[in-house]
Parts: sequence; C-alpha cells; structure tokens
Amino acid sequence: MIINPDQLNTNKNDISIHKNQFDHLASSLSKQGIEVDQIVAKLANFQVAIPSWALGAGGTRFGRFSYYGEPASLEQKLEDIGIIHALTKSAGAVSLHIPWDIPEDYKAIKELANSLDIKFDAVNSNTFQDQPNAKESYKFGSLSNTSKTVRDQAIAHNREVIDIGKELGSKSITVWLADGSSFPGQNNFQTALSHTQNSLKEIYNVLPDDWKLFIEYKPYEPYFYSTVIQDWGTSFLLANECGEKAYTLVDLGHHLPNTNIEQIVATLMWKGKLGGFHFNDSKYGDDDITVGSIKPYALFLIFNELVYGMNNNPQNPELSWMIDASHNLKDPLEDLIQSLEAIQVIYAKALLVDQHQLKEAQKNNDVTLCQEILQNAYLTDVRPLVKQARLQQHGAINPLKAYRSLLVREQLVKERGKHTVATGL
Ligand code: AOS
Ligand code: ZN
Ligand code: ZN
Repeated sequence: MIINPDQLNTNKNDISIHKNQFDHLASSLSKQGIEVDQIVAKLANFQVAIPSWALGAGGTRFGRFSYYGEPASLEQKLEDIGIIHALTKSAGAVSLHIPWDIPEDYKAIKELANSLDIKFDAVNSNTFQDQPNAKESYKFGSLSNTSKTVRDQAIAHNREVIDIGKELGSKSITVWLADGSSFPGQNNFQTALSHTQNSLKEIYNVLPDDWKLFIEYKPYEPYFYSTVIQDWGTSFLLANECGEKAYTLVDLGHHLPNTNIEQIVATLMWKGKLGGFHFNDSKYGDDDITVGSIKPYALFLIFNELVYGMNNNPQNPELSWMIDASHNLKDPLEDLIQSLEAIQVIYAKALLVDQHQLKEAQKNNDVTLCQEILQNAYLTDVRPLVKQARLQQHGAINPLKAYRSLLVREQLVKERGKHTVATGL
C-alpha cells in the first residue's frame, strides 16, 4: 500500500481550522521576536529513523500478542515506513537489524527505499541471540566473552553488518552489547571490559572513513547483576579508546530511575561525543513505550540540551535519531505516528526557548526567571507549527486521523492476511 498526497482527503476538512490556528500562533510568536519560518523549516528537516524491528507487535518475556497484517518481509517493512513517512514527513529513514533483515536483493531494496524517500540509517548488529547454525554460543557474552573464539565470531558478525550497510549506503553501525552477568562473581569486570575494548577496536579498524560507530549503554537486562557497558561513562571511555569515529549512543530507556539524562546529553555534546539517540518512554525500566507518553517534560529538558548542543557544539556531529520502541498493545504504525508527533512537538517547544534570555538569567542567577523561560516554551501549544511543517511537505495535517480514515490497517490485513508475523523481538 502506498499513500499519495492526493489521497489525503482529511486535509481538505482540516485545512481551514489549521490555517486559523497557525496564523494566530505565528503572529503571537512573531511579536515575541521568534522566527516562525525558521522553526517550521527545522521541523521539516528533522527526520527520525524507524527500526526494522518496530513494525510488528513487540513481546515481553511472558508472551507476545501479534498484530494483524504485520509486515512479513523487509519489503513490507519498508512499505510500512513509507506509509508513516507519507503521512508524517518525519520518518524518512530505516535502521536495519542484522540478521533479522538481511536484504535478499540489494538493488531492489535500494530502489524501493528510494521510491519511498527512505534512507538507510545506522545498521544494528545482534550478538544477544544465538543464530541457527552458529558455531559458538553467546550465552556467556559475545565481545566480552572469556573465549577468544567466541569473541572472534562476534567481531566477524559486526564486520559483516558493516559490509551489508556499505551496500545500502548506511554510514554508521550501532553496537548494543547485551553482555553482562547475572550473579556476583560470575564475571571479572576488568577482564570483560578489556576484552570488550579490544573487540570494539577490531570492529572500529574496518570502519570506513565516513562511517561512525555508536556504542549504546544500558544498566541492566538481559542480565541482572552487571552489564559490561552499563552507563554513558563506560561507553564514552570505550569510544575515546576506539577513536574519533566512535561515539556514545543514548537510549532514553537505558537509565536507572531519576537519572538526569539532559545533563548526560550536555556533557557528551560538549565533548563532541554524542552520536546517536534512541527515543522511547518508560515508567520503570527499558519499557520502550510511546515517546512522550509518560514524562514529556523530561523529554523537553533533554531536547533543550540537544538544541543548545546543536547550536553551540560544532565539535559534535549531526545526530542519528531513531525510535526504539516496542508495541505490545497498540497498532505499531499508530504508535509510531504518536511517537513521531511527540518528538516533533517537544522539539518545537525546545526551539522556542529563548537561549539568549536564558543565558542572561543564568548569569544573573535569576533562578525564578530561568524556570519561567523554560515553562513558557513548554506550555506553548506548538502543534500548529508541526502541522504546518507537514503540510508544506504535502503530508497529513493530522496523520493519525488520515491513517484511520484511509483504513490503512484494514488494507494491510487484506493484502497480507491476518496472521503474518514480523521478525524482531
Ligand atoms: C536494547 O535494549 C537496545 O535498546 C537496542 O538498541 C535495541 O532495542 C536492540 O538492538 C534491538 O535489536
Ligand atoms: Zn536502543
Ligand atoms: Zn533498549
């Protein structure tokens, strides 16, 4: 199923209300000296990759309830992203997971992606599961394993993932290392870290010059006592050890409760070492639920630092943005549309922060004013700006409404059948 702009009938009904709301907001923001056109242009440029594993239903360790009409092939996954992108104009990239989504025909996949205006963002390796016919097992770790033979297999896999990415035009690889231990004494921390460092260096050594290596961290899970790359500091030191093309990747769900994520973002950008970002939201752990559904203000504070960093830290490269979510209850495509909307809305709010005024207030230690500046931006209803950015690119004013009115899921079920299953977690 492919959506063309002329199918967006909902826009015809929504346009006059939108125009009123946009004009009203634009005129009020302009009076405050805000360049509305620039904000809308920034929103239009902001593209977030969709991971190839997030288009089917996600599961928990207690079970998985599949969703009807799931994409059964990589081609169908790209079609799904094409649908979301046609509606939201903000999902113009895919992040592939290897080996779940190895293309069979590279040329055809690239042509399909191109026709849907989708780029290939970071490729992701998988050494957290044993693959059928694998010689060695990752039960006791991969890049950190005590056995060199196992480590070599994991290094070879990551190198193969880079080769696949090269064929597709990706420019980065994300390593999320599940390695860790579930019981005190099981691992020698220093040995595990040193093995990991050496393994990452071997992967880094074959990285093309114009590529980046993203090192993701996570405090626990799948193991419960320790994780080898447990926090940003460990990721940062490994990235530094590898070299200038290696960066830390922040996943919002990979922090212990109440961690000040915005401060981590600021520190990494100041050092030019924040490379990638995984969006999701959580209440307890790595819940991977819809962006902005639980802690939108925390996300705003994070975006405020991201915007500051993008304006003030030329030493930090452009970031790779991705939604890392899992959909246990909702239609995955609806959930992704909601996440994209939340990201755009919060980004727009952060763009409203008067950085100059905030700096002055900080200099004067005017704590009250500092808070006011942030709250004023956060409490502004910026949805008309986000809608305007979509409309300018011939997307849907209200993507979720358009998705439902076009009966997308019903159509997908008709085309694919009810009980198809997507590869993924
Ligand atoms: C795992 O918790 C991480 O968030 C990964 O980024 C990702 O979900 C995984 O690599 C999926 O394969
Ligand atoms: Zn992640
Ligand atoms: Zn995660």
